[in-house]
Amino acid sequence: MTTRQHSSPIPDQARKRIEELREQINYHNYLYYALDTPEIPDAEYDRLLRELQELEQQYPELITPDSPARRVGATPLEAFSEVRHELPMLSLNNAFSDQEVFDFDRRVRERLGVEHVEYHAEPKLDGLAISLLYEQGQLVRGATRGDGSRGEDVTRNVRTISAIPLKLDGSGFPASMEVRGGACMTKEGFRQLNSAQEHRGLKSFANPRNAAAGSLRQQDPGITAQRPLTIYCYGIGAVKGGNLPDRHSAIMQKLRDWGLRISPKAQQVEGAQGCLDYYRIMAAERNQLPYEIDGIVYKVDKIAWQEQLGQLSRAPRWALAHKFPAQEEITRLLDVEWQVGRTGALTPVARLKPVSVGGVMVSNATLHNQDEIERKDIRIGDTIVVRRAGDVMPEVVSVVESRRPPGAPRPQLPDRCPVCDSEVVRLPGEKVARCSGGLYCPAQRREAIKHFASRRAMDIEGLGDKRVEQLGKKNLIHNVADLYYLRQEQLETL
Ligand code: D41
Repeated sequence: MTTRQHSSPIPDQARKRIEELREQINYHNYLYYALDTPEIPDAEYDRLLRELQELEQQYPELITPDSPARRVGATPLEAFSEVRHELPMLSLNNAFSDQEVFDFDRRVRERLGVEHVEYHAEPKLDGLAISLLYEQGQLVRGATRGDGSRGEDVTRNVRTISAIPLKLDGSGFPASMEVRGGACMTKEGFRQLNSAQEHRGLKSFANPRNAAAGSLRQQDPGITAQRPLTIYCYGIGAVKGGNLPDRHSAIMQKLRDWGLRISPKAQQVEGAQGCLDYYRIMAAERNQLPYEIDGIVYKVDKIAWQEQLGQLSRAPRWALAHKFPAQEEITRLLDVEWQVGRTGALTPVARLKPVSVGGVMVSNATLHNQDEIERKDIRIGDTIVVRRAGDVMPEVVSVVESRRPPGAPRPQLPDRCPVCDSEVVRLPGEKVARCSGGLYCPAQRREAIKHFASRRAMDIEGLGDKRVEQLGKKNLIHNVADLYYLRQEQLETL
């Protein structure tokens, strides 16, 4: 983006858009940092911020000191006392493509004047960055990262996390050492917390990271203590009265010896290609890991080289966050249709304005059941957050309530089956409503045949879901028995 000539006038449109963006970003910052309840996915937030940054670059006359584009990170909550980080907690430069990783490695090698660089590759945990200060091996302070310079004193809360040792094991640790890491929650812990929250009529959290942040920033440490928090340490800050090894990987091993948790998946790799190989392996494992990760962090392993490379505007030149494709995006809910399953269960399926989620176009997503629609308060016409993780059907996660059009109607569970017009019934105590048509209902019949042919039942080779649909559409089968009357000529015409 080029900087505009000073002489030309600023269009009203740009002025207005900048104002709009600042207002929106401030609103989302408040939801994210102060309330831990974001409404929009990170990918959408990043787009808003980038648009504002580009406009400000184009019209520097419109830059204000309080613009959210100038100020990234959390303003500390009044509720906690402020901690000034002795060494700032830096942020990470992001990469989204292999090329950016090759470029990063080339810049590192050129600056150092070396041929090969070893990196420490670590899963990038989706958590809340914190700082732990150990003096004579005793935990004396815990702080949030805040804006990198100033965070919140959350010592009393941090002390309730069982994965954080109050006292270091063994010996040989520096007299004073600040350890940095990410507080997070396992996916399982997050699910359990959310269902307990709902049970008690309390707010549920959007994702494990916000749940971790919300749990750590409690006024009552008793509440933090009940939350399934854990930590993974990824670095050190100020160190006094002692020496640490000369490689990041060796420092991490030391931290482990002293009883601090470090990621068991972290690994030393060779050059850009080593980074990318590791990235592929972790991307494939991502959904099986017990906690959420949103990318990989590569760090120059030799500390002397880290120091030589230094930093540029609050981010080290020796580290890079290689992000995974986003799993959440926003789009519009156009309509809700009800699909009839094998047992007659009606499942609400969201028809969406097509949106690319991590490189795959998504136009349908499950809404699970009627109760979920009500719990999430989803209306037709809403802007919603859709999530696609792995090979399972995408799901509607939440609603962006601030973007609800006036009069948006609630999806209605039909009284009659959309396929066979039989009565729909929901028995007391059941989560799902069902078509009462039984095998009279063509949809139930079709699903029954699919099930009959499937691996879990008769395992009929060559008769998958698609083929059953084709045979049904051509009126060649109406029930399971018809399968055995099919003739070769009929199959050849498919
Ligand atoms: O797992 C992480 N989220 C993670 C975060 C990590 N593995 N390493 C990190 N390293 C750094 C530097 C290189 C700046 C010490 C980080 C972060 N920073 C970080 N987390 C939040 C802001 C910065």
